[in-house]
Amino acid sequence: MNGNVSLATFCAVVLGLSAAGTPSPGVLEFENKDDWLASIGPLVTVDFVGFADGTLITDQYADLGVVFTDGDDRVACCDDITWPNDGAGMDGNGNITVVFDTPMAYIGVDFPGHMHFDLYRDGQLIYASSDFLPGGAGNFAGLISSQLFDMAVLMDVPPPFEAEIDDLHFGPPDCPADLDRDGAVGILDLLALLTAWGTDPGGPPDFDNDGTVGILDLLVLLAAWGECP
Ligand SMILES: [Ca+2]
Ligand SMILES: [Ca+2]
Ligand SMILES: [Ca+2]
Ligand SMILES: [Ca+2]
Repeated sequence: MNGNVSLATFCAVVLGLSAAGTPSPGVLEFENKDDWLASIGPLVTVDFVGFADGTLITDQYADLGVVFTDGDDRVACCDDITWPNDGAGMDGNGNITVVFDTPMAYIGVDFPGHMHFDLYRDGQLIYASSDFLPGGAGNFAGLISSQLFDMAVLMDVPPPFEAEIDDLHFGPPDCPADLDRDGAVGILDLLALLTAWGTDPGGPPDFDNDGTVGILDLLVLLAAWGECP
């Protein structure tokens, strides 16, 4: 913010822009894994290596911040499917539902067939992806979402095919104060924070995770002002 701008002027700008609305969330879709990897921050990968064929996977990866809540997702390691990454993957027995400890910005899977994602936040559907087809650039599907999600449902398309994945990748925002993910922390991000003031969004812009958007979160945003690293 320009130091010459008075607080009154600044507040008027904020109120005016608030009336115009905050930016709508956007999701970028990738079929090329290298392009996706080049656009994101650090990742967590669930590879399903180390479990016997047929093992039901529920919370075995809880230490990585994700649980599989369907209760019917089985490791498929050794039989009819060849998993190019590491020899082990998951047969979703239909859909695969993953719930994250903390809101995420990135999700991607290596998969042998069709794939479609529904992303949720606080139980509300926030994005339904395109249908990714097999044979595209490396049988990969990756998303980058400006609105963070805490649950994803992975499904094969069209039904009743079963979702099967080699590896699952996910990650939190690498520049969390860049709420609209335009590559910099700026006025629209500040507006989004002010709009969420006093609420518990369950993630950014409650950067310090104390359950409310307040002055400490504002200071975090201001400290990150400018281009993302
Ligand atoms: Ca794997
Ligand atoms: Ca399932
Ligand atoms: Ca921004
Ligand atoms: Ca806070």
